[in-house]
Amino acid sequence: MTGSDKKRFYVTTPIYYVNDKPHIGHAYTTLACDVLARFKRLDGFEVMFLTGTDEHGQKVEKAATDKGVTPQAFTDSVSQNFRDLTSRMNFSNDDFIRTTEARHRAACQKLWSILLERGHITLGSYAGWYAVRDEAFYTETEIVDGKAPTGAPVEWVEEPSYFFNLSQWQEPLLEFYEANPDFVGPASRFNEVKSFVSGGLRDLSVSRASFSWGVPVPDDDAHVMYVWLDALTNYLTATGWPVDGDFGDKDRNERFWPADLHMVGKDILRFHAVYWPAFLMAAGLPLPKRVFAHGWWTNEGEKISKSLGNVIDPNLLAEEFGLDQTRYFLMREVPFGNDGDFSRRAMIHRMNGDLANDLGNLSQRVLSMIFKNCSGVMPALPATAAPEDSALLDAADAMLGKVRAHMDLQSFHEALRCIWEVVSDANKYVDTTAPWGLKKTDPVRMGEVLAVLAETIRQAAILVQPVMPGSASKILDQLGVADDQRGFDMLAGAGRIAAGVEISKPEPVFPRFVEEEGEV
Ligand code: ME8
Repeated sequence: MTGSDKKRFYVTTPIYYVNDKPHIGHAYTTLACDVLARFKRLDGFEVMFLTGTDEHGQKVEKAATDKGVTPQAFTDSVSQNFRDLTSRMNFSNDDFIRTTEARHRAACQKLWSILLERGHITLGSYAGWYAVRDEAFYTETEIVDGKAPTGAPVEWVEEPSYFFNLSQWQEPLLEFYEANPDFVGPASRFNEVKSFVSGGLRDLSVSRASFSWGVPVPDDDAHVMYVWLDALTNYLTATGWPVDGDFGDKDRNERFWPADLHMVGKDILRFHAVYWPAFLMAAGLPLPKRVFAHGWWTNEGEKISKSLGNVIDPNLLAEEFGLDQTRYFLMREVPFGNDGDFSRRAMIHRMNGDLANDLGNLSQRVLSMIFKNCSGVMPALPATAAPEDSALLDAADAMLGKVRAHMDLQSFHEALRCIWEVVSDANKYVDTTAPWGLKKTDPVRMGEVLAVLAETIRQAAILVQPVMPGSASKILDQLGVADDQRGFDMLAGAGRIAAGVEISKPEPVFPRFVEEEGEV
């Protein structure tokens, strides 16, 4: 496929508040998007993968004041931490947006003007509860023991405010949900969204007048935009919207809007599945195709929080266990969508089991046998496959279809499970065919068996590239697979391991983790 008929995929992470350092939760969401972006690129899509930082609002302003620096200086430094994380975690984002950029201010002001012109924003006054930590308004009935339902402290706010007529969008939203049954995943979360909307919507305060760290409301300098209206707009800004503005990019916007997937944590689903589609409908703009809300990580059973001092730094995890091992663990350990608990024991278990023993050992054993017993030259697949060869090759060929179906539902754990089923089949095949014993008795058959195994490893390694790009590429290098032969168009029988290629002495790709005495 070329040019305009190319398949496209636009995936976004939430933009993170710059009030604090990035932690495992932020890395998790961006990793999930990175895996999807890499997967789609390998599957022939033109991809746009966006992440960035949410830099306005009272919470960030307060964090800057607490540090005694200006909000701009503060956001410059914290935003850089998030940008650094993207390179350390090997994230392949195509853009990194900051809401303090001029292109974003222009997009927010344009969206505001459209909503105003269409009569969806009007000036009034707000009196009610506000939680700075959540950057959210709460009604009296939502307050539990003097706190927001999330546990965040609230303060009473009374100020002039512009309102968006969210109450008018209840029916259109419900109709939209009905017509788009895959709009929110997982399904249980979609039900929560629907029941929230069915319960009735109140108009939403969309400006603040008691501080100034935000995008100014056009023609009314007394107000800055509510940080969530500002933040959500980032997804449009990055596509080059408004296309006729100073930062416009008509071609990019047409190629990538509407977004295919907004990936978020469950804490911010309401903003993405209710407010955002309502703003877009009101502005007459196309709606994103899907929002997926993943679960929440805890640390050894405890909520992760700065006050408990148990925040997990993803950089330290990658340093201790290895980057790809960390990426694999996060995508494999917890069914995506569910809450998950980080424990060293579970991390080491996955690292030593799935990686060192299963895939690592398979590839090291097979490559070493080819290196030693076949003079380092890749043997040929059997001209006529034995039943056990066909069984393994068929399982390898069937992986792409299964993995793709799971990826399209953001079931990363299932996608990986399908690959590891075949890895396990391959390990059993090694045991039953016992190629080491064939060296003397039937060297031709030995070569065939090793080629069947190398082909299975080739397909598995191509498919794990999105999750473990560095390690997969080492395995593919060792198998002698050329760089331009690593796309998914080389899977499912469309490509085969090339016989006659020379391989070099294999090195183990997945080391075992040995815990220091008494640590676990
Ligand atoms: O909400 N487990 O930013 P934020 C899993 N700026 N994911 C976690 C997590 C945890 N313990 N902690 C954080 C905001 N996350 C807004 C978003 S978007 C237009 C604006 C992840 O810095 C998860 O994705 O508070 C969650 O939704 C996000 O970080 C919240 O990041």
